[in-house]
Amino acid sequence: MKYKISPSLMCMDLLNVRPYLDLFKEMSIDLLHIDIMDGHFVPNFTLGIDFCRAVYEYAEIPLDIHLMIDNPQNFIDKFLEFKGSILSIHPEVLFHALPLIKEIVSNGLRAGISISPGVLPESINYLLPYVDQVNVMTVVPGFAGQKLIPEMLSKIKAVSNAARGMGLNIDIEVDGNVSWENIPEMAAVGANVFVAGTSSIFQPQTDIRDNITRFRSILKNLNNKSS
Ligand code: S6P
Ligand code: MG
Repeated sequence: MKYKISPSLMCMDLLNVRPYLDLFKEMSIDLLHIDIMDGHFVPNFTLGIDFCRAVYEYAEIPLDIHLMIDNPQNFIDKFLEFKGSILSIHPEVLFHALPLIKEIVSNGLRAGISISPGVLPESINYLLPYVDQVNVMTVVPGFAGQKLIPEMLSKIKAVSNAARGMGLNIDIEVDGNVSWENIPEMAAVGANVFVAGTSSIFQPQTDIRDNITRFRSILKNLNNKSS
């Protein structure tokens, strides 16, 4: 299984962005998770388009943009410049997500959907053939530092089984409280892309390089066990 780590950039020390990006480049990090919030769909504001552009140009690592916004159809064009990146929308805010997904793909990005804890997994089955990644939120969207909602593990499994049942090889990303303890459980139910925040690589008072190494060794052990 190809496992990927996607550091959640809202958890960085924002006064020290460049050294983090240098480290991510040096350590060949797969993706950079950027949460975009609107103060409406979620009660918070985080990072924005200028930040995405600066990071994209400097780091040369595909972005993993998570749009936690209402009316994504009004803003999607602003993100289409980040070619090769993943752009995820929440289908629960739209009457029909497919046109937006197709627009993302036709502009040279990879399309993702992200689902809040209250969204039933079956409700996205019809979208699976059109997307590259499903982000299953294991916390309520809006803030870092929350606890895993345990019921979300069976949802990851349902999405992963549905994708496999359709013969699709899409990435299943897990977002929220991806901790050292939770990684194996999340992987066991089908997650292969891990949003790494304050529960792992950005744990306060710890060394980020050591944490990335620790993360990778957990993933490597999972692969060894499965082979
Ligand atoms: C939450 C956001 C997430 C967080 C991530 C932080 O609304 O979508 O991407 O940044 O969950 O990680 P942690 O380990 O603090 O939960
Ligand atoms: Mg996120």
